[in-house]
Amino acid sequence: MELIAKYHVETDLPIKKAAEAIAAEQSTGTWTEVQGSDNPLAARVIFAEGTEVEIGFPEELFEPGNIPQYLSVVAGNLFGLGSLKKVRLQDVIFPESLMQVHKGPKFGIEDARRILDVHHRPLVGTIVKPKVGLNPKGTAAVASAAVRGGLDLVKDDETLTDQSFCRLIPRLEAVMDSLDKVEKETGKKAFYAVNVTTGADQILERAEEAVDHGANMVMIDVLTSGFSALEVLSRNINVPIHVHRTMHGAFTRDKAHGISMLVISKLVRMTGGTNLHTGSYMGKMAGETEENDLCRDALREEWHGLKRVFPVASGGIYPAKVHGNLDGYGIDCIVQAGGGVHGHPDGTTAGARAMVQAVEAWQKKIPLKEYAKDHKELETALKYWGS
Ligand code: RUB
Ligand code: CA
Repeated sequence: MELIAKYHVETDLPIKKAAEAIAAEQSTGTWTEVQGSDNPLAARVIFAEGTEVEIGFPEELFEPGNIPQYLSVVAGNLFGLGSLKKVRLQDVIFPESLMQVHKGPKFGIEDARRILDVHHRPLVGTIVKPKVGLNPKGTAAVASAAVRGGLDLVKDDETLTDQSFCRLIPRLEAVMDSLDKVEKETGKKAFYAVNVTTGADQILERAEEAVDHGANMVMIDVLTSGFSALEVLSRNINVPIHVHRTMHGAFTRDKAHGISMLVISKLVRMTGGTNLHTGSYMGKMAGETEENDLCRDALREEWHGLKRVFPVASGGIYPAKVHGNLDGYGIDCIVQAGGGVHGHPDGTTAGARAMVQAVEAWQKKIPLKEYAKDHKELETALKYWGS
């Protein structure tokens, strides 16, 4: 069995030659002939035409379970090959032997829904804003205001970890206390994804400490921490994991060079995320609808028996952008807004209600403007940010 990697390649070389250069560099070869050219670990060119290249790597080339090593093979030195002008890793098809050692999410879509007791509708989340600067009490006030408005998930922003202005454990305790109060009063349950991102030497300990102090979800910046950090969390802690993709634009933005979001989505599902940011169909981070579709399907369709992962639409979302995203992602997604909740003229709770109302309208197939006629928070949001 082989691992198959698909690349987009731009080069002045004949495409077959370029493909052979990739296969050689990433398996047994170097720039000149060396001993043992009949090496059984040599990769082979499966397809090379136009700008499309497919390489088959023998499965023995890979150390099962070692994600960093897989990446050094399929997404390593080739990006610097002088003979290629551009190269983008578009997709990876992993052999069953490698898939068997990755257990995927401990908590998938169905588990998260069961914990919240929310079924048959998209989840609605928020990022606490301002992204940094609030103290634990201030963070808790924003979080509880959002859940009072009906939100299912509140998360830290990607740059907030355990800085001196807002220590992680006091913040977590303040937020969980405030959410408990809301639950007692209203019955509404919500996740708080506390950002446990840190170095490899500390991340598990930090996540375990968070869970010991009542965390019901943790968040990781997967591309700065590494997929193996996510995997260590998913194997060892007993709460769902929200996965932020900060830094992805460095790989994904250039459609001719880098690594696709599809590959990142597959790696996150293998290594155990519950929720993954996959981009908005109409947000602030540039429209990438085709790649959104691929990521959505990679996270949710049957794949080696792994649990299903929520795609998260986020970045520049406000009520008028909800329907476009839900048309793309469907029910099994999280639609998430930071500024689009807390920037509402009547405050966070009203902003949360407006987002929830936008989702309700989508489910009832009622145009937003019509639904806004008897939903005043939504009406205000549409007036303020546009419809
Ligand atoms: C969004 C936000 C997230 C972005 C990242 O805030 O803080 O970090 O969603 O983008 P706001 P992506 O709702 O105020 O724009 O989800 O595309 O990775
Ligand atoms: Ca952010």
